[in-house]
Amino acid sequence: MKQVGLIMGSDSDWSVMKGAAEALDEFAVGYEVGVVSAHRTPVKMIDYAQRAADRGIKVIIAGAGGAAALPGMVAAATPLPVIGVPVPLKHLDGMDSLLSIVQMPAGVPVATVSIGGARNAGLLAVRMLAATDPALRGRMVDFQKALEALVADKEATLRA
Ligand code: RP5
Repeated sequence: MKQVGLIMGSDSDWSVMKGAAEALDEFAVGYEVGVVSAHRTPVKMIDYAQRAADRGIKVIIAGAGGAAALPGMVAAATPLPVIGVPVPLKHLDGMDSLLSIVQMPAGVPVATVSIGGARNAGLLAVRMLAATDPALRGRMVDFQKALEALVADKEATLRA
């Protein structure tokens, strides 16, 4: 079952956005991947956003770079939670992408992660789904314990 819609403005975003896919894979959460551009394929974008919920998608992760309109425009046309990933391009270090995504008008939220933070977008989608899925929540708790253990291991190597 595909619960997450993972979309990006261009196939060139995949090198960043695959971080979200990898996180979803780690938790065995089903997802679909698509290239949907706010500026190059605006009709496809609106159609995708309007139909996603009825197709069973529960969370949308949208990544884009530069004048990154995709996450906000998708959020405007769907009732689903949208997580925005600012993709860094060659110029401006991704600040253009970040500011294009994060500064949404009241009433149209996008949960924006850090520049290039696709892995956290995937993990946030898992947490959203886990709110109503006890088994998935259990896997997230295990993941958090593993993170904690990793820090302890690394700290021990400092003292060794
Ligand atoms: C944005 O333009 C895309 O999300 C991508 O980050 C950027 C460049 O796209 P390409 O010219 O590489 O296709 O809309």
